[in-house]
Amino acid sequence: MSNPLKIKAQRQERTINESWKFQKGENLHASDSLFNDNNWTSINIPHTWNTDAYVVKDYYRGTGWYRKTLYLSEKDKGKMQFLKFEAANQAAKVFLNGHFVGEHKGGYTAFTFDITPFCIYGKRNIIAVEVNNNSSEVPPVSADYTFFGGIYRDVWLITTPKKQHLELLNSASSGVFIDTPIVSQSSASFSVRGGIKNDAATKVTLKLIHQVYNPDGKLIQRLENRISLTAGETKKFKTPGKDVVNPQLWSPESPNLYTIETYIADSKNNQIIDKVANHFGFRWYHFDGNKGFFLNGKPYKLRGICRHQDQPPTGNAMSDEMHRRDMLLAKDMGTNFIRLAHYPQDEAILEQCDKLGILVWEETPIIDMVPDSKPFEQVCETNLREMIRQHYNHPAIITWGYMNEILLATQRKFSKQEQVPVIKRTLDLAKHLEQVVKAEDPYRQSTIAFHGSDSYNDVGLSSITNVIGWNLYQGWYGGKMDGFDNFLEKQHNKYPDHPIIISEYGAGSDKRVHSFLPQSFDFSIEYQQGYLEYYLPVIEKKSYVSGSTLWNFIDFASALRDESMPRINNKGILYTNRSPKDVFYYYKAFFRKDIPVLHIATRDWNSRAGIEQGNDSVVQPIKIYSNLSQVELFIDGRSLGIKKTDNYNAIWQVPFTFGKHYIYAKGVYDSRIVEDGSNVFFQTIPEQLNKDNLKGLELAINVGSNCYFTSDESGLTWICDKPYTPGSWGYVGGKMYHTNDYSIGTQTQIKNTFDNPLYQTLRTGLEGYSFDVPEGEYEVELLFADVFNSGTEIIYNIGDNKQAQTSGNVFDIYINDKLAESDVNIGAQYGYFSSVKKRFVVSASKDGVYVKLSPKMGKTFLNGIKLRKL
Ligand code: L9D
Ligand code: CA
Repeated sequence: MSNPLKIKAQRQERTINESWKFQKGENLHASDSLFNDNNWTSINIPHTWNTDAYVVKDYYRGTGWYRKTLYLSEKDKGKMQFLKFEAANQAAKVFLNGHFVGEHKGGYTAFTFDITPFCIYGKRNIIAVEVNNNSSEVPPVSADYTFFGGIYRDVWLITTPKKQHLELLNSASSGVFIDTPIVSQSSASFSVRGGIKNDAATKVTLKLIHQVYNPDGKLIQRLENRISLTAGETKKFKTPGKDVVNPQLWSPESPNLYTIETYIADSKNNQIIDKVANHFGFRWYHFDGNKGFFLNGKPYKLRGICRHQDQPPTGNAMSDEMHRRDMLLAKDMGTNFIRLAHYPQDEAILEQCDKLGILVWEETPIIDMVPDSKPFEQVCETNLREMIRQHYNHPAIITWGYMNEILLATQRKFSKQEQVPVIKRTLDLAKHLEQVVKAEDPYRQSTIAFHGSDSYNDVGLSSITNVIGWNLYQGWYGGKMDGFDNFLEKQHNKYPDHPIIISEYGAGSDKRVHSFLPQSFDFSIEYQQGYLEYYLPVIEKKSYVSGSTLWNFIDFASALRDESMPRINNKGILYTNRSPKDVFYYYKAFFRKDIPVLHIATRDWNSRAGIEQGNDSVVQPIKIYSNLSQVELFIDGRSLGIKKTDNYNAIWQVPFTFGKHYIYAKGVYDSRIVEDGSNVFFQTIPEQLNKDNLKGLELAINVGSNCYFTSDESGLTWICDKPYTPGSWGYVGGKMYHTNDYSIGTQTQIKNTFDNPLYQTLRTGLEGYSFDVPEGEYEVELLFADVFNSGTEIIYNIGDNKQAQTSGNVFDIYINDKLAESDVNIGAQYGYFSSVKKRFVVSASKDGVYVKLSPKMGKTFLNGIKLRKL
């Protein structure tokens, strides 16, 4: 094509992540260029100061200072210099050579400053950044995740060779926006919008050129304009493209990306002054309240996940390759949709979604409640505009969200009357933000995620937004699982035209906990599996449900949470290190049709234990997840028969003997053999104890629980509790403890142990624990944690907590009628919610071992017990 551009000077973009100095705390002098930071810590960016949040609840929320030396060569004189921060949580002030450069509020969007006026050439420049993560003006005010502080995404130095450049200060966007207003199979319209800035003191005339490339990299259009700018002027442009005939559409199956290179060039000699490249895509879509989601004219079930951005030990300071790895895992699972909950995420994520074909819901973190603060509302609006402008060109994005469960804390904190003004300002803000979304982006949809309460309809929030997200937890935070269907049916009948996405559903699980009587809040792997296996088919069956985003793809950091794994919300289907939980393969089997999926779901439980039933073997179920219609299972080479899969799984009752076993599964896909194999170690526990089988046995019992608990540290399995029967062992009297009718035990962290689920579950009011064992010497260990006083029960998302009101529990411990310890008051003597282990050596007569707890005040309780023959 005519007028070839001459490349000479080019914009330079480079990261400046290395060799920063960091120090926690306020500092009045750190912005001075002469300040001595020799004794500060050397760090690289991405960085967070909050790895403490994986350990303690009250992680550091305050100020942190960063400093860096930047050398600018004499040759750079006359160029323009910009600093771009991809994100700093939650607010940042930037200084250069002692001068205040600018300030940004909001922890998840990028910001760019022009530092040219403060630069010195041929010398060292000092960048100083003050960051804090305790701002009350920055959303969210509260949320179920850790607010890691720091400069946790890349920092860039952008240098433009001349004083004219594509706009760099438009909300840290690329300065170029591509609209695709009308797209069909046969034709697609587009136009390119943006701004050019002339930072020179004289007027100029420039050429503005857009080169459009198709997904094969072929140049298909060249659009050229002449633009004159006065000194200091920013000129906006909008260049219509020529319609593209038979566009290569973007979809999850074929994520075709077009590219537009936007140049400004000297109008006389054609030399390029600045250039920006943007990918974009052609697709069209809509949500239908009755029929769900459609992409490029075809119905699509949105099969998705929600994703948080953290991984121990790096916290939110994740590298680009860690982000990309997460998206590869999501794609591998068959995901076609992701909700970037609860905030804008790394550019690497969006880029990956474009390339892999994963549709996106992105949102701003306005969560739990809208505080009474104008500055807060202003930051909400700014962050929303930033998110949309920064990510505008990504074809993957289909909806912009701006609130999550915004009435939750509102309703919990305030009386009905106090709620009135809060609801009013929430509605006003929602209406305003909705307008902002439409003004910034008339082509995409808007969304708000609600928690499972009709009040969102009643107060009018549901009529503000285009698509409703429901975060539903029936069968987890109370209720029964089928409450999920009922809730949806009711909503759809009442508001048949309102498009619905299930924006969250999920249950927690902990690899150490297993149960054949799973229940909510026991954190067993089995309850989570059953839960997700129930929810997903309901979602798939209801055609009016556009799709869903599981809560959550990963086990993520939530410092305020206790539960079985303190500081972690364990509703993930991947562990924090991204190894999959077995149930990941349920999703993969469900979503993938193009490849065979066969997975023996015992990786989460490959060191098992169980009580012998009659003979010396134990029958336990083994499940496989598969998209094959039938599968054969083997143990140690012996077939256990072929089973048809139902809901992408099949279960065999497998007889285990003591020791190591090889489980093997086989099926056929497309006349090819598909197989999987896994080792299982099995510890058989005799039901009747005698001289021989007691040898080497540690009979460890998770008192007050139906769950098996395997300690990560020792590998010992504490088997589930049972009532005493003659000839065997078990508890005598009492009842299993629970704080409410849908959970067991307590959810509060137990101090001085890693074995929370063992100590959090207990039996109260019991008379004792009995073992029918032969005469001899034994070691008996009693596990206690007093959960009845002074500690506060913190259970997220479930309203008022019941706490037992007692003035202490005091009891005597007798073993075989001998007083072993009197006036035991676990809470008072060792602290409440603290683990206590008492070990006794006892001689058993022919009557075995009987531990008696004799109450003096309050009630008896026991959290665990272990017996070992000496
Ligand atoms: C919510 C649930 C989630 C929480 C989410 C929130 C949970 N309460 O993490 O942030 O949106 O796991 O309890 O719906
Ligand atoms: Ca227990």
